[in-house]
Amino acid sequence: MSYVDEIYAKVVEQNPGESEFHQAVKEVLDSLKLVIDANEEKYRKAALLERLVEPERIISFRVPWVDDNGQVQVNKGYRVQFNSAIGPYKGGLRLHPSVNQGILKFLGFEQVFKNSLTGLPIGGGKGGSNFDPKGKSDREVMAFCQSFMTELHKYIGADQDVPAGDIGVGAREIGFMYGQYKRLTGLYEGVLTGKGLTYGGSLARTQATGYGLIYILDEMLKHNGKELAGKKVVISGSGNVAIYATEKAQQLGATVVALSDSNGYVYDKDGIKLDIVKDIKEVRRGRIKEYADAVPGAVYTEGKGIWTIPCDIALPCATQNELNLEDAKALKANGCFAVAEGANMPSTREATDFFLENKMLFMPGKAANAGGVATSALEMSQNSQRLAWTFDEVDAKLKDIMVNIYAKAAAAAEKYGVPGNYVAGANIAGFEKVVDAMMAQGIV
Ligand code: NDP
Ligand code: 2IT
Repeated sequence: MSYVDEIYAKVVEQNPGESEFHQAVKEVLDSLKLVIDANEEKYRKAALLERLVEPERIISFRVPWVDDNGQVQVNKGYRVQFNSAIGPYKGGLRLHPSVNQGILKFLGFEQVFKNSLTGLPIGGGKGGSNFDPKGKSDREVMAFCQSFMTELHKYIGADQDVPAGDIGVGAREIGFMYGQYKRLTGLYEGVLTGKGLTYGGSLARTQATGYGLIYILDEMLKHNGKELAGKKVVISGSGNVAIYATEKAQQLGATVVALSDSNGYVYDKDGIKLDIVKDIKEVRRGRIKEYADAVPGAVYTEGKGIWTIPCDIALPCATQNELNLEDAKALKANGCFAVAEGANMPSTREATDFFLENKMLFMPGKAANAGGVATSALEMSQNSQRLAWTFDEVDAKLKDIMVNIYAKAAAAAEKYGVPGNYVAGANIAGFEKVVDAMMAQGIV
């Protein structure tokens, strides 16, 4: 058995029930076969892959808090500190009822390669809780965040581990957590990113993941003789990533015709009016259904099915495994030629293979959504320097980073004989820097 297959079998055996983690590891290892086979003896001796797939540390803890009825609630809290070879652990916190250790391990594993691709000095981590922020009052969210940070603060720090937002964690939650960290430690430091602008946040961090997605999409299209202007785009989700992907796509002349949430999707053939979406989602924390009530001609459909809407470009920006083989086939049949992942692992393995086999342009999440964490790293730089850059400065750096990520993924794919396969390219390019640092640092 090859070293890669052997390690994958061990991962499945030793991490039972963690299907998303198995899926993420398999995708990366399959891509790395060529690189690993060429260096098998050296890597085996150093147990390199065994170390790469095992988190350095997982912290798991109880999060008790009191709800508005005076009832005590208990959630599970986690931080997966996956790999610190190239910098302090860096990655978001997810608050969603589906959160479990396996999902956070998949996200932490992906984060290691994504962060490496940015070219910035950040290791990989992820954390979160099965707390559901939906329907909770601001006071309940604060009580949860304070309790969560009361435990987490022991394990993080500006040069140690720097969490940020992800699903269910935005400016409100980061604010509550930052306040509690400062209160417990007495430190005013860049321990979290995605902070508010009055207390160390970076301009353009809110927009960064969505804008970055469109910058790399645009780059991929240009290098393949296409352009974004005039194209019809379908975007899933209607959270942070989906909203700012819509904004930048519209600025570059595309028409975004659909958005969704976990209840259903809206279709607006004339193009989504983003100010209405922002009011529903960012201000009122409402449901995407309300868009159809507010905009004449827009249609709301309950349930899944957003990928059956005809489009040129599809951008899954909600959650893992939201786009399966059937969806991929429907997209192609309706004329879609490009897919870029704003979410982490939104396409199933079968869907990804279908896109590649059918020569559709496909940019995987760890490259396509890296603009968020890259801008988080820029926030860390500003915090260390005690400076704040302008929106245009940060945005220009973000764009440069995304263009570079495209170039790295394309070059690695070319070098290993799979031109245009940005999945293999991104995995190999992300791997190379991490592995070099791990080999140099000895057995740790
Ligand atoms: P938000 O919480 O702002 O929005 C999430 C969106 O996805 C909502 O519309 C939500 O709908 C929908 N969604 C979440 N879970 C599910 C589910 N199980 N089924 C269907 N729809 C779902 O999160 P973000 O926009 O920040 O994150 C979206 C994706 O992007 C995630 O995969 C995240 O990991 C990834 N990402 C985020 C980055 C960031 O900087 N924020 C950076 C890189 C990647 P509902 O409101 O109904 O739950
Ligand atoms: O998945 C991701 O890259 C994020 N949620 C952003 C992480 C970060 O540290 O900004």
